[in-house]
Amino acid sequence: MYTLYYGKGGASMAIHAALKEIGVPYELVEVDLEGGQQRSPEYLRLNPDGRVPTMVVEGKPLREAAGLMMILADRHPDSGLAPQSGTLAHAEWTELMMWMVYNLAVPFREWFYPSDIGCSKDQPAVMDALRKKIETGFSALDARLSAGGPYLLGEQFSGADLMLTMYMRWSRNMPRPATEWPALKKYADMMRARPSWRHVNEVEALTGW
Ligand SMILES: N[C@@H](CCC(=O)N[C@@H](CS)C(=O)NCC(=O)O)C(=O)O
Repeated sequence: MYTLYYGKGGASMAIHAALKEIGVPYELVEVDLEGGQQRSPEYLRLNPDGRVPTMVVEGKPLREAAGLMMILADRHPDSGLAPQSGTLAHAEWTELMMWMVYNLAVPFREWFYPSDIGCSKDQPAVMDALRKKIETGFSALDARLSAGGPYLLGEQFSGADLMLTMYMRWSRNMPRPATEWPALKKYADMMRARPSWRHVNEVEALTGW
């Protein structure tokens, strides 16, 4: 049994959807991010960064969304979250997961929390640079999907698609949302219809995407 500590629409979303894809039993615990529950002493004991997600695996609290996706893929090799371990396709998946961490997850974190890098949202040069980095990431993935979709790995769905769908959702109120790239728009429409994604939206009571 896994326990997922999640915040509505947060970096826990892809992991929530992955648990649903796998079909294992899991417990959900909501962390009230707006109320600051992530900084409570109890939560900091589970996740010293004070962020979501945290997933408790066999009693061990683990963090970092991309890492958790890799852990779930490894523990559930038949789930379809990753190609078979040891294959070239799996190597490509690992590369893609890490590429998205550095090119999307990190600038997104800084876009939403510029204080992490000692800045504020009132610094247009900083915010423009972060936005540009995110948009460059989306452009590269739009080109990748145009060249060979419908999923990031071509014909094969994987947990990387849940990660990208989550990152894309975060851009919905940005100056250029991910859905403004044609291949990403088509991809978003496909992924938003996926039962696991719809389930997460329902359970987390999300609106707007
Ligand atoms: N690198 C972490 C980042 C997680 C993260 O930034 N989570 C946000 C929600 S999307 C959070 O917990 N924010 C609350 C805070 O930082 O106070 C991951 O990918 O898991």
